[in-house]
Amino acid sequence: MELHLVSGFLGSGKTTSIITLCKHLMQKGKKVAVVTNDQGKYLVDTAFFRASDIPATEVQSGCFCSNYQDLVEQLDELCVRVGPDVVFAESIGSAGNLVGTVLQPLLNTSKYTPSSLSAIVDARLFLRLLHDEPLPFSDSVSATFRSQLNESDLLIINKIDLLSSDDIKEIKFKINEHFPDKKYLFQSAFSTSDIQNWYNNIRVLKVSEMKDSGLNSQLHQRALLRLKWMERVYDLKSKNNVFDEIHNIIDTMLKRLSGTPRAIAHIKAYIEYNGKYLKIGITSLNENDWQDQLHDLFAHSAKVIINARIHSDDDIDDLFIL
Ligand SMILES: Nc1nc2c(ncn2[C@@H]2O[C@H](COP(=O)(O)OP(=O)(O)OP(=O)(O)O)[C@@H](O)[C@H]2O)c(=O)[nH]1
Ligand SMILES: [Mg+2]
Repeated sequence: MELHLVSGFLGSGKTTSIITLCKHLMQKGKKVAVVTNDQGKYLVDTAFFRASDIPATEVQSGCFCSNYQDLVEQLDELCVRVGPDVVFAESIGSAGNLVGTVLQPLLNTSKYTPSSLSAIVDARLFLRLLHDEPLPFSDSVSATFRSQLNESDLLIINKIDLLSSDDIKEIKFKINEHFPDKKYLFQSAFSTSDIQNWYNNIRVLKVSEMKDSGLNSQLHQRALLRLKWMERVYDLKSKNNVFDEIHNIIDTMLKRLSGTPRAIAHIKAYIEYNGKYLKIGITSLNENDWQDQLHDLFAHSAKVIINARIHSDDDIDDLFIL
């Protein structure tokens, strides 16, 4: 069984990339499965994988790093239930030091030998990093963002559909200065040919357990304290259009955030309605795409899961209207 670890900051495109790749592999007759990982109990990513007919188990309530045994148990469970050819383990977007806490123990002590560790990065944030421009996060969170790139074997510069060709040239020009000898690929997570290229690379990669994330653990603890988590599950019913209510819930959150020192790391929602489903994501750099996704949808009832990761010094309970 191939096991591929996929890290990368909140909202960088891990789930989207894995879904595109799983669909491609399933079409080729491969059995695939996923282990998701997030902070709470009602995980948007797990719901989205399962709705996409991809077998998924989850490590809840914190990083793989602090739940290593649970990760191994979830892999055991997938082996028995699915017997997969390929498994992707998507780490929480705030993970730090995956090499020391997950990759090395897997290599040294477990029957599951990881084949690769890819870090996925939003190309627009990556360009800012290469230009030494500030990221829209505090220093501790920015250090976590950077450390994930340091410790990966392969850097996936994602969302290039949102960059100009000059920006891509600029990244190629600057990358060696900041990440000497790092293997990297450009991709859009929606492009099957880009994603096939990622898979062709991770299949032949040899993992190295020596990469140092360079992350100071106190700094990482500070980042975790700052990245507040909130989850909600709604069973919504309406005589009119339930999407008006969903729009109102998200819009209210964003209005309550705007003008405050808080910043969005990733707000994601899974919505199931009329036998269909969709997932929306709101990151620090694109706050408005979600409205387009909800446009023209109609249903009288929907199940909605919302996971929010917000950069904030205080609690974020007040963001939700219900
Ligand atoms: N334009 C564009 N958008 C993308 C791409 N990949 C992902 N997205 C969008 O970015 C948002 C976040 O994507 P996810 O795949 O949920 O990100 P993630 O890394 O799994 O997020 P977490 O699990 O919360 O850390 C979603 O709105 C996606 O549709 C891409 O290649 N291009
Ligand atoms: Mg995800």
